Amino acid sequence: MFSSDQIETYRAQGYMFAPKLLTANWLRLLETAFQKNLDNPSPWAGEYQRKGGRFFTDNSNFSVIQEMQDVLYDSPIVDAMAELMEADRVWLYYDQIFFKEGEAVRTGWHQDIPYYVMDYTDQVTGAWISLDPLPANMALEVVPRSHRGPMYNPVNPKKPTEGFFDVGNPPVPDIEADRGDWEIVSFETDPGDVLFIHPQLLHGGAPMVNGQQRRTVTLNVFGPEARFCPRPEGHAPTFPGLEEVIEAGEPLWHAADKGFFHQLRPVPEQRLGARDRHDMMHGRAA
Ligand SMILES: O=C(O)CCC(=O)C(=O)O
Repeated sequence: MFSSDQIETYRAQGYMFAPKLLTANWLRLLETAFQKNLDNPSPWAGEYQRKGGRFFTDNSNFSVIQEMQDVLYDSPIVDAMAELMEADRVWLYYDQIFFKEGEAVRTGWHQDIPYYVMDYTDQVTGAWISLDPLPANMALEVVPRSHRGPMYNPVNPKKPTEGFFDVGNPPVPDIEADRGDWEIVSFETDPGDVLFIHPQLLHGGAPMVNGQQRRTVTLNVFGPEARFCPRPEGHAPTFPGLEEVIEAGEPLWHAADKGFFHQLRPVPEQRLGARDRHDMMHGRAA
């Protein structure tokens, strides 16, 4: 799917914009998955803003949404991520949706990796998919090459100017206050276009204006080299009980046959199939 030059550029820059990767049939399934999630939020959902605009997010609903499973098992999206990670096997870390409407606020600048129970690796990546057309100034913004720079402490997703928990690193720089000092990249996005990012890349979601809606799905996966690194209370998503089945430093996929992390590639002979939310409340695996 990608040339070795494209993969090298992704590795060096920390992101890749892939226009028209998803065809209309996959987008229709993702739209259905998005709507089902919006209509049936999980206990991990968050309403970050209700006044002036709306900013809603939820995560880890793969297990209960058939259409999300169909896209992850059968569309080219996970094959593309496998290539970028140069991984022969791929597991789901989590799926997430972002719904922004009207004058929705910015998603603060952050890196994902300090929230992840994972050591730094190139065998982890995320796909950012907008189901609505967006001008570049309302899409995801990234700082090229920042995935090779320092890891910062996580920010509070609800109050991005505040720190969240301490992983022993500096706070995220105030990029908004000094935008001119930073190289910031974003893309005019049409449905079907995908932005892949390394989760240590500094990124943030631009604010929105009245009359605009943004339905975004993100898919986050890892390969065999990703290793377990416990994080302090407050990280998200959480995987309760994970530390009882694997040790720090052990490959995360070792937990895959113990109820965590669904395998996506090779596609398992026994596909998951949509479960009842009810059954997923305890010992959740995504
Ligand atoms: O879409 C957004 O506003 C933010 C996405 C994001 O931060 C992420 O996927 O980690």
